[in-house]
Amino acid sequence: MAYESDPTGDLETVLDDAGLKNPSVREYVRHWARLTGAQRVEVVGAADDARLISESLAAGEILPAGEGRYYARSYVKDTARSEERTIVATANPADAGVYNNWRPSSEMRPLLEERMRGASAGKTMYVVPYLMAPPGSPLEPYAVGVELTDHRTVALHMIRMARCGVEHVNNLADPERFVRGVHVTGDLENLGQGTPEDQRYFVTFADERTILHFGSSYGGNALLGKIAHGLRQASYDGWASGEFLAEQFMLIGITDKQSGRTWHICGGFPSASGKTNLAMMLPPDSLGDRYHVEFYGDDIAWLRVDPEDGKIYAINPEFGVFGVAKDTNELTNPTALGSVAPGTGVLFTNVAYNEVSGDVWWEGRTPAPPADVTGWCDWTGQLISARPDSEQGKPWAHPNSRFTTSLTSVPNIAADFENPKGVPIDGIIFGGRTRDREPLIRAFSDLAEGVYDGLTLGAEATFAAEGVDGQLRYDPMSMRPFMSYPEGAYAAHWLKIIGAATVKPIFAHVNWFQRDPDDGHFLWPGYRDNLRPLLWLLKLKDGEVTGNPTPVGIVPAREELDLEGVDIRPEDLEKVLSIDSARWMAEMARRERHLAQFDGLPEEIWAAHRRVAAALAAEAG
Ligand code: GTP
Ligand code: SPV
Ligand code: MN
Repeated sequence: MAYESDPTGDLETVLDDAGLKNPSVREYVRHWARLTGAQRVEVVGAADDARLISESLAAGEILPAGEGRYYARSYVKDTARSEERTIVATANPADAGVYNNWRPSSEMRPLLEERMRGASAGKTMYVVPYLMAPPGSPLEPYAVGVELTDHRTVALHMIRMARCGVEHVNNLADPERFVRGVHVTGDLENLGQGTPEDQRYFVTFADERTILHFGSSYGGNALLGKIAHGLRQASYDGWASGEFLAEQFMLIGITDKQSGRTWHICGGFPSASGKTNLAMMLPPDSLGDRYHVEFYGDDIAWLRVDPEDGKIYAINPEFGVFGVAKDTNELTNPTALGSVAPGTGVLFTNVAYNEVSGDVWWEGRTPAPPADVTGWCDWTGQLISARPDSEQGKPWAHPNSRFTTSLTSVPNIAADFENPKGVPIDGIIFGGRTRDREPLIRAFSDLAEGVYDGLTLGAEATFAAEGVDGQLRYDPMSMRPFMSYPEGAYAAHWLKIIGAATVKPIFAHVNWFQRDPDDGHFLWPGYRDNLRPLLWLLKLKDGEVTGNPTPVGIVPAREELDLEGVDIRPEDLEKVLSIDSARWMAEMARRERHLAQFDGLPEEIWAAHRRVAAALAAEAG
C-alpha cells in the first residue's frame, strides 16, 4: 500500500488501492508528495491503527506502557505550541487583528514551500483524510480535511483525535471543499527553536483553507485537525460564511436524575486551565446520587443557531482528548484515569516512563514520585537513578505532558455524543486562572455583557505554550492563540450569531483558581466541587434562586450554594463569593486600554463596559 520514491504511476496505484476516489484530494497528494520529496505515500484511517501501532513499536517510535497503552517522547525542544511562530495568512490586509499574527499569504507561501521542499526525503508521507464533526452534522461541509504528515506518531494521534478514513472525502458534494493540511516535521535538532534563527512556521492560510506547519511533531503544532482546522480555520470559516462560531470550549451535559432533566453548558478557559477536568467531572459524593455529568467535548465546540427552534446547538468536532497529565489523579480526575485504562489505546507523551515495567508517572499522579526508582526515566529519557544530585528535584514529567485517548474511552461520554445536530445550550461560561479579584462565579443574562466578559478574560499563562508560565495576560474568549480574524469583527460575529437565538443562554464567569495572598493555597477546593457553582447557575436561570447582584454580575448568596461535604474555610468561602470593588475599579482602566486596541469594536461592547464601570463607581459612592 505504498509507493516507493518518485514515479507517479506507483502513487496512482497506492491511491487506487486505498480507495481514495476524490480527484481533488488525489491531485493535492500528488503535488505535496512531489514538493516534499517523500519516499513513500500511504493513505491511513482508523482501520489502520493496529498495524501502525505495531510498526511504530517495532521502530521504537513508541514504547509499550501496559496492555493497549503506549508512550512516546518528543524532541526536548519540541514540547508545546509556539505562539510566536504561529501565523494567520490571507490575501486581505484587513484580516489583520491584534492577536492573529497576520501576514500576507504572498509572503508566507514561499517561506513554507522553501522549508518543505525535499524535507520529507526518505520518509513516508501519511495521507490522513478526516472529519471534524459528528457525521451528518449541518456543519459537515466545514469539517472535512486531509492532513499529510511525515510523522507516523502524528498519524496515530490524528486517528485518536479525529474521525479518520477515505470515506470522509470520497463523496463530497464539492470535491474541492476540504481543508488542506500539510505537516512536515523537519530536522528537529537543527531548527533553532526559540532563537532568533528559529526556522519553524505554523501557518493557516485561512482564505485558502490551507494549513502548512513546519518544524514540530508536538500537539497543536502537528495534529492539524485539532487547533489549526478545528479552531483557527473553522472560526474564520464561521465568520466568512456568517453561519457559526468555533471556540476553545468544553461542552458538558448535567442531568438531574430526580427530575430527568438535562442541561448543556459550554465554555472557554485558556489552555491548561481545567476544561478537560470540568468535562470529565465526577459529581462530589454528596451530589452523586442526584446528578450526573456527561462529557461531550473538552477543547473545541462549534455553535450555530437552528432556525427552526431558535436554540443554540453545539457540537464537539473532535473524536478524542489531548489532556494535560499533570495533577491528574484519583481525586482530581478519576474519569481521566478511566479514559487511559488498559486497552484504551492511549498514547502518553512526555510523562515519566519506567523502562522495566512500562509504567508511567507524572507530577501529581501520586503525592510523591515512586520510591523505588529502578527503571524510571524522566520525560527526556534520562534514568532518574543517573541524575546528578543537582537535578534530583527536577520534575520527572514535562509540565505540558499529555495523554491522547478517544472519546469512546471516556467513562462519562454522553450517550448521544455523535448526535449530528449537537446539543442545545443553556449556559455559556468563561473562566481563567486568576489568583485574585475574580469570584467563584458571577452570572449575567445580557448577551453584550457576556461577550464583553469573554473579551476581557484575563488569565495567568500556562505551560501549554512555550515560555510564558505564570504571567497575567488578557486572553479574549480564551482564543488569543487561535484568533484568525480581527477582534472587533469577532465580537460583532458573536453578537450576530448568538443574537439570532430566540432561546437565550445564561452567561457566567467562573474562577477555580483564587489563591490566598499569604500562603498561596487555592481558596476553592475545585475539581469535583466545581459542579456546585454550575448547579447554582442553572437554578438562577430557572428562577429558583436570586443571588446577590453586584456591578459585575450576580454572585451566589452563601446559602444558595449546595455546600454539603465541601472542605473550605469560612473566610475563604466568604472571599470567593465577594467582590473587591477597589480591585475591580483598577481592573476597569486596564480593560479600557485592552479593548481600545480593537478596531471596530461594536458599540454594544463599549456600552457594556461603561455600564459595569458606572455601576462600580456608583457603588464606591
Ligand atoms: P488545554 O488542553 O491545554 O486546552 O487545557 P484544559 O483547559 O483542558 O486543561 P486541563 O483540564 O487539562 O487542566 C489543566 C490543569 O489545571 C491540570 O493540571 C489540572 O489539575 C488543573 N485544574 C483543573 N481544574 C482545576 C480546579 O478546579 N482547581 C485547581 N486548583 N486546578 C485545576
Ligand atoms: C491547547 O494548548 O489549548 C491545547 C493543546 O489544547 S494543543 O493541541 O497543543 O494546542
Ligand atoms: Mn486547548
